[in-house]
Amino acid sequence: MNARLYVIPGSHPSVAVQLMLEHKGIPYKRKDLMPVVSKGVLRAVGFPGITVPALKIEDEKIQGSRQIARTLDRLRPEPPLLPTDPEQRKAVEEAERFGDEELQHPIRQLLWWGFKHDRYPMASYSEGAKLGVPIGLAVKTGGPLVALSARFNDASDENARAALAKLPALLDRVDALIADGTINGPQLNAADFQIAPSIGLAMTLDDLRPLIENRPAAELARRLVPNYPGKMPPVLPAEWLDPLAGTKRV
Ligand SMILES: N[C@@H](CCC(=O)N[C@@H](CS)C(=O)NCC(=O)O)C(=O)O
Repeated sequence: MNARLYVIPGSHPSVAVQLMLEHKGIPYKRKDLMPVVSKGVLRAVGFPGITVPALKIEDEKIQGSRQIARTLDRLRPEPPLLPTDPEQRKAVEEAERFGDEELQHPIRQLLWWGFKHDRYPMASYSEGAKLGVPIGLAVKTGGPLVALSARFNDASDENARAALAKLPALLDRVDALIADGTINGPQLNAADFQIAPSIGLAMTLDDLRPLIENRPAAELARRLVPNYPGKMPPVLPAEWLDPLAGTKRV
């Protein structure tokens, strides 16, 4: 099978699709793109949308981590990403939807808010990536690119603060999905691959890790993405973080 995956280094849905391809045993070539520049490249190679993950497989071009999961199950049914039992499938699809539509974006907004205030940690998220330019130079000259990406992701102060306030409830939901066996079971599924990278990415932020590390959600991330690249030193304002202190699990 001929597969090429377009990613932005550090992108959590891109990591999700990498995990799915590995789970299926489908070899693939990875093309690393810089944020913003990625949009033009994806259009130039014929994708209809402007976001990663974008997968060219056989003669199909698919974007969106959930759409890609379904395409992979169609092209290579075993091992399945979605269970065949209707009840289980419904639960996994709902967990996957939650991961995509509710969990991904607040974490993305917090990351871009962080880069807006200190872009030098960006280099650590590109460890091992082949961007075609030295990463140090890309980061040094990357102010306008960070500003554009932060705007594209609506990472304003107001939205980042709201994203942070939502985090404990989102983590509770992940813990509940683990407790009821929808995810982190013996057989990994599309929801595991969707959710674990978001938790893994959140844990690269020094400000967020203490809120996560003692939760079952962290065990899922450590199982699936033990070496998530990147490290963001503390950057979020104390007055945003203080109200969350009581939500830490000890
Ligand atoms: N929910 C979509 C998210 C796609 C998305 O927003 N991807 C981001 C990277 S995580 C992107 O391509 N951003 C473009 C940019 O930052 O320039 C999915 O799961 O595929």
